[in-house]
Amino acid sequence: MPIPVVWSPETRRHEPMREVWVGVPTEGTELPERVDRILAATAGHERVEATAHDDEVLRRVHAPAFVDHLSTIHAAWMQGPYVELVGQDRVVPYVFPTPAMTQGMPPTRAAATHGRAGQFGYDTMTLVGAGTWEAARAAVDCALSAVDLVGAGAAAAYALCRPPGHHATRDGYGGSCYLNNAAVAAEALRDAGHATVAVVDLDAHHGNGTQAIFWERADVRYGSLHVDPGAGWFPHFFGHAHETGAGPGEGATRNLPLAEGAGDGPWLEAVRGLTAYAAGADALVVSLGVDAAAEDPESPLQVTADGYAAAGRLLGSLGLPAVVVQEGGYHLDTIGGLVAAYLDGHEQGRAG
Ligand code: SP5
Ligand code: ZN
Repeated sequence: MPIPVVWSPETRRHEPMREVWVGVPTEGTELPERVDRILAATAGHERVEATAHDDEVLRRVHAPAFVDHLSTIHAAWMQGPYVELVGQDRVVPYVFPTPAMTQGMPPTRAAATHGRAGQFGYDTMTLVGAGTWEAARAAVDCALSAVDLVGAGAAAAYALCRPPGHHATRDGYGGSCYLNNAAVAAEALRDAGHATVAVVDLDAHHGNGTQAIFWERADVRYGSLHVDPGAGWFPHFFGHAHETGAGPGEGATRNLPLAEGAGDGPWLEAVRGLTAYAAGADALVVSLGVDAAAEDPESPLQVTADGYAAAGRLLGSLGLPAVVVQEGGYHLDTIGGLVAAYLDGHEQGRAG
């Protein structure tokens, strides 16, 4: 049985338009068409439309103040003079109350919307438009509906989440991510009675948001392979091998950074390492970014579709109840095939 695909038409509503990178507006690459390309390539799979879930799990994974901000900030922005003044209909931060500014002082809530814009966002690439909240919230419903399918007896379910989520932290958004779909799935699997959950992150970039959310927890392990931030890659500050968790979560985080240009050989060696790391957990979440592929414009890794299929076989062979969550992957002509390759591999690996 092919792995069911959980999706929502609402996930098309986020239109990033631009990413402001080093001060320059560049074309956004996290496009609504990604959803349709993945749907087309997985046409042989049962398709399940996500159902609405309440905010209970979401507001445990993310700070309620952040969720309130994200759900209201675009409407506030449209009340401001930004469209009239500068023609800007996306929420774009320009000042960030990081420790460089606050220096330990408690900041007072910014009165201006353009001031508040920087409070819960940590980069200038991740803009909030008219449908961003609706799409991000629908992606969370995809993840939660996939957990429901597994709870109802499916061996695995794939959540076609868009926008992606693994860069979103408890308190903020960035890296094209708004709400952390994989973290929500992991938390919901814990609620469903799985004592330990392993999150294995195959996206080309380190999932700093997921790592941060579970940093001090032993019940949700986080393992990631990604292009080495030490070689200059996003998210720059996190994803190094020396980051292993803290407190009760010490040792529960594992990072396997890869050199620029790494292909199937070293990538699959790292997937083997993460498979061993996830063994013994009671459930699995796979953060399936397909931007490690050779064709992808956002990463220098050189993985093939055969590599993704082999990764699926390795992780599927664990035989764990699994929720596969879509993360990045930006080359429209190949992302669907890469996702299908992973899902087919996962199913084969599970069937032995
Ligand atoms: C989920 C995910 O894969 N997020 C990727 C975030 C990394 N983005 C870094 C962007 C660096 C500059 N990109 C320039 C291309 C302009 N579109
Ligand atoms: Zn990525």
